[in-house]
Amino acid sequence: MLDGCVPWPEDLAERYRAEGYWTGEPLDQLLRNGVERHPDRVALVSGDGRRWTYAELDAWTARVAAGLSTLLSPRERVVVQLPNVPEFVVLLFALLRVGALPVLALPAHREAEIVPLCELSEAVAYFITEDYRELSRVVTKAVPGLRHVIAVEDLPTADPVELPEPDPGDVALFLLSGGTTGTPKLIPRTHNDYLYNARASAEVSGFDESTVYLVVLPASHNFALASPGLLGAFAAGGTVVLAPDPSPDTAFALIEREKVTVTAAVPPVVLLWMDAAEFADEDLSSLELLQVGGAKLSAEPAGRVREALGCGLQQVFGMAEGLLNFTRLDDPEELIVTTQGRPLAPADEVRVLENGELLTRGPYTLRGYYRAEEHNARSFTEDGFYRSGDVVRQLPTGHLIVEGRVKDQINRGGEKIPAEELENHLLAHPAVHDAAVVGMADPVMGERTCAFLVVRGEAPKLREIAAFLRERGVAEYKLPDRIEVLDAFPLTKVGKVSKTELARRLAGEAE
Ligand code: OOB
Repeated sequence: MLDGCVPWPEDLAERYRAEGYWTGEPLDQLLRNGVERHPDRVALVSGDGRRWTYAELDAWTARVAAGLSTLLSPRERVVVQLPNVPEFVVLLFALLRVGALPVLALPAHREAEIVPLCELSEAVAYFITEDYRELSRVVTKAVPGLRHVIAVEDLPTADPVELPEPDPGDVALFLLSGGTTGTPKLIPRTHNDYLYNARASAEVSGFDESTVYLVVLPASHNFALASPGLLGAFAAGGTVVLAPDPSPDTAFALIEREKVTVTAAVPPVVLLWMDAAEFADEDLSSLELLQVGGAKLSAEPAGRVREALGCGLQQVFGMAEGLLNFTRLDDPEELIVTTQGRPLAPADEVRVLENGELLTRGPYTLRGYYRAEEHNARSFTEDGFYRSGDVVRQLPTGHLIVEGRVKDQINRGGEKIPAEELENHLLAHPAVHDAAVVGMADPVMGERTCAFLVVRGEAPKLREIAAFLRERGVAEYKLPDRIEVLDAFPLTKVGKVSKTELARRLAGEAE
């Protein structure tokens, strides 16, 4: 495996191969299979209605791979920050063929996220759309190692060339961790593990050749990418439709136009869709299944999905680090509505500690973050279990109910905010003496962000804090929804800021 990554120990690797989890194929194989089996079926549809068959997508990918192969070498890292455009799909497959390793940033990220990512990965290229030109100028100024900034409106192409096959045991791409610390964490996903991730997810979600999957979440997020997401849809021989945004207007129009059968969304989007469907004129009858995850969907709205949208529900409790839990399509309604599913693979090992903390290890769960030795020592047990930071209860059926978390992170409608990272940004404000960021319950978002501050002199207004953070290049979704100024923070017995007490104050106020 690439330097800076932690490989699986040989005995487990042997088991995962012997039991068929790791097939020894490159991730790109799922596109190649599609081309062989059904070249003329539609593989990809853009929001504006352009479409590509499997053969056309493959041919386009081959030309881009050839074009990129003169600029990039195998194992070099590149940061990819793209909205849901067809070029994202082509670029991803092309990079896999070249062997360059994409680091998948989110479209919402800004300078404060992209610069550290480039530095940590020593990225040599940054792929954007023209809309991101200005951001890219700031990034290139800060990161001298970036050799290329490439807008996908003019991806380099050339006549197809033979390219060496990657080692399937090695890294295929890097996903971003939701994070809990002040610096980003990169998750290496191998060809073997991610191919299993996509194929097995597709199977458990009932994907087949008639599947029309609508990508509404950012395509670079693990849920929309491979759980089962667009890669799962390709693996099953289905069609992928790209939505530029998750609004009901956009999504419903695409569901009707393309006769979408399945899509995946975070809870706030599901709530919005259920409200909008009441008054919508679009025909949503093609929709068979709505997958919901990223944050907990409560039982009450979960129980209304079938009636409101006329489709089945599948809860997905996943993480970019690996482990995926799905309710099964034939589970009793009660389990589908009240649980977040059970592990995907028979080889997924789940350990629930006394406090409910979920630990896991398995054929598609990382063994260590990239270049993060110190952090890895804390995030994994001696025997390689990943400490998810989630607090769960496991039913005798194996289904998990997510009850909370022990990690210092805010889950704002599925978007993850590492508390320490935001606190560090707040501490840079001249009027902020101390900062503690806590989630507050919210009926739509699940949680919103409250920043408790101890200040010097006059307390800054929320508006000023937001402007200050934007100026620093912090992504919009990380900005606090509220600030509360205190004279001093409540402390734990060992003298640390008691976030439990801060959260209790917010909860008390809500009652
Ligand atoms: C998905 O991945 P990430 O990496 O953005 O976030 C993972 C974390 C989990 O550790 C958990 O805290 C939370 O998001 N989470 C859920 C959940 N799904 C994710 N919490 C409660 N209920 C759920 N259904 O969010 C992700 C990756 C692949 C598939 C689905 C979600």
